[in-house]
Amino acid sequence: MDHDRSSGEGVGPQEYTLIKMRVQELHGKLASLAPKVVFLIAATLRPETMHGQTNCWLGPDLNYITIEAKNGDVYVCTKRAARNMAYQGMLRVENKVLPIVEMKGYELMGTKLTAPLTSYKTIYTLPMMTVKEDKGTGVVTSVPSDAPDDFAALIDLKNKPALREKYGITEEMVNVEPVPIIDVPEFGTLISAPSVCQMMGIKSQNDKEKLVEAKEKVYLRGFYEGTLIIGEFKGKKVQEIKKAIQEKLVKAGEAELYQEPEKQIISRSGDECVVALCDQWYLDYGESEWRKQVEQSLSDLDTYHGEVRRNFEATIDWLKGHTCARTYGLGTRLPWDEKWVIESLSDSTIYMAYYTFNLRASGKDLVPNHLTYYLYNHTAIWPTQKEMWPTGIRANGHLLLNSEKMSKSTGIFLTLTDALDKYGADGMRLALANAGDSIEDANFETQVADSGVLRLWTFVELAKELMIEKDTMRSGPNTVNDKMFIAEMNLKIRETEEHYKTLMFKESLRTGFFEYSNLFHQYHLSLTKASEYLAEASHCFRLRLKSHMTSGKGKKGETPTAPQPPSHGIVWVAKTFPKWQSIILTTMHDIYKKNKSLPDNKELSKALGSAPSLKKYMKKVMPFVQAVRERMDKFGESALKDTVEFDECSILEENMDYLQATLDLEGIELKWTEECENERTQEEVVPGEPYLTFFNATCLQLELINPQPHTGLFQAILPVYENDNLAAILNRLKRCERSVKPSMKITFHRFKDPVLGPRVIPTMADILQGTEQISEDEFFSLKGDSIHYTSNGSMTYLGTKILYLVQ
Ligand code: A2H
Repeated sequence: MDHDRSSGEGVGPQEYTLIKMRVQELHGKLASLAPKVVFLIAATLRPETMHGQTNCWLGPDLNYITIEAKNGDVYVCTKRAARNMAYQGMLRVENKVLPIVEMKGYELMGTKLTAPLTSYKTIYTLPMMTVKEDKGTGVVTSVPSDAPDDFAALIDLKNKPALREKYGITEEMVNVEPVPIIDVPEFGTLISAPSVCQMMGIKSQNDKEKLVEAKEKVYLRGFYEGTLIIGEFKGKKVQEIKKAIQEKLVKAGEAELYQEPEKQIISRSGDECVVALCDQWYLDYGESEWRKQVEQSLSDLDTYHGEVRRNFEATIDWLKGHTCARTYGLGTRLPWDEKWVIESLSDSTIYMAYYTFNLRASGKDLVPNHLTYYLYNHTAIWPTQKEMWPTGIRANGHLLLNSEKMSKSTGIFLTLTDALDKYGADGMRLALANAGDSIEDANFETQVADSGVLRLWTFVELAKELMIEKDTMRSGPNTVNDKMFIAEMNLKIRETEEHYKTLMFKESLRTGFFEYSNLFHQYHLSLTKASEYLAEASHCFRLRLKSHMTSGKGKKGETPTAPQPPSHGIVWVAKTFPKWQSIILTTMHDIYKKNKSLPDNKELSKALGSAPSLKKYMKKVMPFVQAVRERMDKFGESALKDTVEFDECSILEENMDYLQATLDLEGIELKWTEECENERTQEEVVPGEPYLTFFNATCLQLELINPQPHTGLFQAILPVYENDNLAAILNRLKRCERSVKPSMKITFHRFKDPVLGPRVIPTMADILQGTEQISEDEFFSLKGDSIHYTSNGSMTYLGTKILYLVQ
């Protein structure tokens, strides 16, 4: 039963035909067996080739035993094969191996044998180095015409007298030739194995790699395309008569059928398993109608993983009648034969029909057995009620602990309770989710659980801090950064939801926790950088303004003139550093990264002097290096980067009101340095350090009158600039008319008749008589010495006065 195995789950039985080769004379160790009839029994997969036997192979260093067969004859084979036979009713004593004589292969060399079907009256036992102790009986029949291994081993013995001598083999014993027995169209009149070996230059059994290739060529063709050209079945296709020849040999007492595990199977008790012939109850899996239903059930089922579906399909393909009962262990008693209990993989397969949400999560090793039985049994119990059939199977790999297989015997294991005590439920869940989603083995890493606990703790602390600071945080419209952060968070939330739906927990953890928190940290960092940038830029701008305002003073011999305060400014932003500066920065950064600090200017000058593209700028190089050094004192390593990590323009734009107010300017334009005609500005303004220039724009005066009684507001005369809108006018009004408070709602009104309108004497009953409200999307323009406004695309004369009302 699969679940009683510690290795070799899913391994099935392999059937061989055992060819009985009678020992003609009993010598040496075999002498004591007389008068018994003794056979060497060779295990073959190709009984149809027995006409071509030329000799028999034994492994010279393998251990062989003799054992009494059911009919009293004696068989020579390995002990392992005898054990399998003992459980298949082939030996006189059942379920036990009682060797009569034991010997090494070399002690049996040169034994004369009589083998069935071959034209050689006597064949000899000869040594072959590649005979395995753990396959078949350790006795191999040699058919050099159709088996490259046999041909190669035979020519070795023919060509190497020393080898023959070592094992007491005479020339006469190897004086045999391959017998043509099967016709393969592709090889024409040639015999397959010898001709392929010759073609490929195989000279000995040691040419292992070439032999593998030769075997592939010979076996497939021989079996699928070959026709027998000898014996009773002459002219028949090999495929068709294989079974018939086997049956004939068995019937004649010249062969027996024998089975052994395809590969080694070790039981949980540590024993090597055998194939045993027992009475059994079978479940008729594979029966065509039943199988159709199972295929239907599989196609309706969500397997979450293509590979799991493919594993199911493969299993359904090969699964036939399965033994389902045993006489010991836990299980339900078989109702009609109570000495049997149903073994665990076949039992307990339908209770999942009662799952409230029907997902079966299970180990991937159960796909080829239990989970396939599960599909079969559901469709058998509820053939017409599809709603009772399984809806989802999620198979997972085995859980490794720090990349090693968990096992109590090696001490590499962690119990649930221990894990909970150590990492808490959350730390453990985090490490489990991180262990892996696919059906590959998952890996629980204690280090991830450890650091997970810390991560979660920091996360909670951060959340608490943010909650405390919540009320002091900025509010108002979202910046570009805010919008990006929100969009990215939403994306991660959607991705995470998808991963949860498909039970991909590692992916959920990635998008929902790691990447999500990274987004937050990045957002935080850009926020910090941006506010530092803004503070530094406005500081520089104020200094610029101050020096602009004092620039007219103090010139020798001239009377100081107080310069007029500028109305407007242009902020110049550099997209990139000029090429030569960028080269210097990259070189300095590389040096810095290597040494973790900057060497003195002498060294730097040496390093930079060698760059050919800097030759033209030699005079400017060191002053720039010095300036970078100074910026490094302020900004650290980021002063060495030749780009900035945030969008300068959007930060400046978002804070335009603040900049205008702090510099007392009517307007600020943002421009790239590339557009600047001044070469110095182009050269000296660098990314991250914008530069401000001033100018006085042309303006006309507009009179703003407040006609409301008792407001304490009268009239103000304000400049109007090209392209001003109401917001600009309002700002200006607030600055010069202190009684207009920021909280007040202000509306502006123009005279429908701009010439006569202001001259009509206002009445208290209708202070807005003859006016209309100016809307927010209108803007003003200057035409000669008069102010116009543009509304719906058409420009109209505004006049020199407008009204404003406060609420
Ligand atoms: B066959 P599989 Cl003509 N060690 O028989 C090495 N090889 C062994 C063995 C052992 N202990 N026991 C059996 N074998 C060989 C004939 C034959 C075979 C022909 C063509 C192909 C062929 C003549 N030799 O096998 O690993 C036996 O050689 C091709 C597969 O169980 C046996 O059948 O598949 C075959 O290997 C069984 O190999």
